Amino acid sequence: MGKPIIYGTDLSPAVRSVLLTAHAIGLDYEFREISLQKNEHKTEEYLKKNPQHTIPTLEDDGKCIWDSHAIITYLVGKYAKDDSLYPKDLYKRAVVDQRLHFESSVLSPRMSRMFTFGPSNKDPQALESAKTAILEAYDFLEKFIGSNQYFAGDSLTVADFSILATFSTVINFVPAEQGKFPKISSWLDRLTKLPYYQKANGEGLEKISAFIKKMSS
Ligand SMILES: N[C@@H](CCC(=O)N[C@@H](CS)C(=O)NCC(=O)O)C(=O)O
Repeated sequence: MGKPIIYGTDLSPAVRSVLLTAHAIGLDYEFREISLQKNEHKTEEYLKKNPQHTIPTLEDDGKCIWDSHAIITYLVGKYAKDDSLYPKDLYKRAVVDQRLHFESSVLSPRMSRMFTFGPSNKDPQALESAKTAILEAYDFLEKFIGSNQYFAGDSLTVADFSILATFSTVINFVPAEQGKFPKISSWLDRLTKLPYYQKANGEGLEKISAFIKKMSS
């Protein structure tokens, strides 16, 4: 059996959530770059693996899985030494799942909307409403942390990785001021100190942040 293969590019937050998980569990994986700009996600070969043509896709033991949330929970279940990143306890797992669904259905789509604004679309009202929606998502996140250190309690879970990859990207569009969001600000500080942070999230984030700066100027 070969190594699990992760297809994607680290510009993508969804891909970076998979890289964070892979590094956290010490997974020996192969990374295959898929460039969206070069339309490599629309090739016949890639569409056979993932007809939805999204990145990331994981290929493990000849089988393919896509959607980062499905991938990260699968990787922990199959390869992690314990269940701390995705607890088996039903209530704890439900809390992690809720955070993952929030990332997927609220935070990530609200971030994606920001990529539609640029030199050819500067509709100020639409832009303002998109920014307000993001600030509302930050408010929710601040409440989710509550008195805990992490998003689903007092230890790190895949919910933190999923939210981290997207949150660290979206703050390029709408900063989360420390005074207004003290809990998510401390959480972000804590997560950036993870030994694998730079490799798994920081490097790709620098590239996409430079792109966002250029498109927003
Ligand atoms: N919910 C999906 C989102 C994946 C997604 O939409 N990825 C974008 C890049 S960040 C993509 O593949 N876009 C190309 C396409 O949909 O054709 C996940 O978490 O994996």
